[in-house]
Amino acid sequence: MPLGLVSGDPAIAACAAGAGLALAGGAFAFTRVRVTGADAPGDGVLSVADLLRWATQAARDGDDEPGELVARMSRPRPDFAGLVLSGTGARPRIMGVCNVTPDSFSDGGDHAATEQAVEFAQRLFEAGADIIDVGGESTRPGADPVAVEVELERVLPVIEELAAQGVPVSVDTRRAPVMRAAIDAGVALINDVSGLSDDPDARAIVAASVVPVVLMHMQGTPETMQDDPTYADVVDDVYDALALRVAACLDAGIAPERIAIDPGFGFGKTLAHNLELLSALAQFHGLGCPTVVGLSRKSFIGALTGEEDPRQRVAGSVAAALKALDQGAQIARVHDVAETRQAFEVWRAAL
Ligand code: HH2
Repeated sequence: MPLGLVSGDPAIAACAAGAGLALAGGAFAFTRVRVTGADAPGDGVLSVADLLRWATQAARDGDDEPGELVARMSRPRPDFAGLVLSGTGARPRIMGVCNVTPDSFSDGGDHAATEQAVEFAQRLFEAGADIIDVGGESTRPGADPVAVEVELERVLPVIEELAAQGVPVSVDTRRAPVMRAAIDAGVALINDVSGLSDDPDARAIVAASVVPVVLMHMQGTPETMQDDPTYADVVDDVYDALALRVAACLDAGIAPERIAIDPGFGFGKTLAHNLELLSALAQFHGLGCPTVVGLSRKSFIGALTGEEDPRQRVAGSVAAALKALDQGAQIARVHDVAETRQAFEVWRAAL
């Protein structure tokens, strides 16, 4: 777990002095780490110099993993879905949510018809979204799955129209036939809340394309996920589960630079789980992938603030997204694009 995050001149100075390492090649550097597990030296909290010494010694002893973990944690992220995430031109990226559904938890029915959805997506793009995430199935807690044909009827005309207009689009789906049709229609990204695990054909379809993918973590299924989510340690368990999903995708032939991860806020998580994940988000850079977060309007914001109407959770959503940026998250999936873009610009200027 990276600790002691600094940005700006202190980050540059720490890296130059060997006292800090870049976090995911971004604007932050970490100056200490907490190492857990049986092999952890001392009390587990190490300076960067001690971390590098420990990794070098482990490599001499035949264990390359500590050194590889440090490299994954620190190295710049390549462009993802056409978005620059590290170096010159990098900035926090916004994925605007366009649900073509009658029943999504926060915007269900608002733009369920093709024409409405396309217009809405265009507005999000003009408001500063880098990519539009088009979904045709609600995955809110308790939601019933929809038939593939229905999902296709909802999302495909919207994707085709947006792609024809040159708007970068991702498709939010768990279904291989929807992925295949969306890839043919020109999506720039597949976003799967099951981490390419629900549909046995999904990994092969993504592998056969050049399209990148977001692997989100979910415990259980939308029907049952909030019944009694349980973890030994939510941060380590979600991290390990995502590491398995990344490994499965690499095995299927999906190149590492085509994979991003998302801890899946609200998907089989209690309020305490969501808060723990948000405050330990920097740990997820150890997976070596861009980090995506979907915090927008979620019920944990309602639980914290008493705001029952998801549409009124804009300020809480922006606050949560900024907390994620403070730990190097690269992409935020949000409903309120204009408000988020404004907050991100101020945040970036102040770094
Ligand atoms: N959350 C939702 C849907 N897709 N994808 C990623 N990568 N991360 C998320 O947190 C995430 C997601 C749920 O939000 P929404 O689409 O607004 O609601 P619904 O599932 O009810 O359509």
